[in-house]
Amino acid sequence: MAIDVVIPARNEATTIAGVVAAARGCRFAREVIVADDGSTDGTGDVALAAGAKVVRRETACGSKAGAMDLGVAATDAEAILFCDADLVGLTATHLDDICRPYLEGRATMSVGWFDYGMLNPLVRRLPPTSGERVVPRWVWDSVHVRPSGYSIEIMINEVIAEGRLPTSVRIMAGVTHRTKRHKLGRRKGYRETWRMFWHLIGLPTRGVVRWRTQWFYLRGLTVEG
Ligand SMILES: Nc1nc2c(ncn2[C@@H]2O[C@H](COP(=O)(O)OP(=O)(O)O)[C@@H](O)[C@H]2O)c(=O)[nH]1
Ligand SMILES: [Mg+2]
Repeated sequence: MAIDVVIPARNEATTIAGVVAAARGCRFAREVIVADDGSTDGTGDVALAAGAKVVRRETACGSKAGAMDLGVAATDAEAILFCDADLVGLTATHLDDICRPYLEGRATMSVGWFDYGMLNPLVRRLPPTSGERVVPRWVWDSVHVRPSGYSIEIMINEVIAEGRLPTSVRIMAGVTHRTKRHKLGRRKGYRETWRMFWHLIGLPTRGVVRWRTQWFYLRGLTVEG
């Protein structure tokens, strides 16, 4: 079973090389594809030098979801391991651990969560918003809502939950990411973080996501590690 890694990346030159190295070291990954649109900091060149296949679009795809689409279009793999480009502390072992429940048939979607320390027991049962996850290709193709920005993960969760399919989650010990504060500065970073938070809270209240999604999701959930 071929798994290719798709890494959406815009202006992530600081961290992309480390993420590509971890992905290339993943024993189950065949090819590592970085989808770069509109970066102005040389992200694509750094990724190429680190050994990734880079797919570029000069004009912006407009969203992370658009970049994910661009990356998936460049592979014929039966399964995709998505991974964000701004991770700090990621190793090949973290990605191996994410792939295993999928390959062993225990999960249709296997997700890695950031390490939130004491909050981990709570975090592991929330709807996963992290970008590190393996899904079969058909799941990605079934995500018909392609909203801009961060809610794409929620839309993937929806496909899994509505299909009553099993998910496995695990904490990626020691892994964090460069937050919006790092990328945008304190003031704009906090504003964007709040905006994201309210956007996520608003999804069920605005009817974009049904409440039952979380119920179905939890019924199919296995927490590992
Ligand atoms: N190519 C591309 N990547 C994007 C775009 N928007 C976000 N990303 C990438 O998607 C990943 C997650 O985005 P990020 O801004 O870190 O969201 P956060 O983790 O919710 O703060 C990162 O690797 C970004 O570089 C985009 O428009 N184009
Ligand atoms: Mg991030």
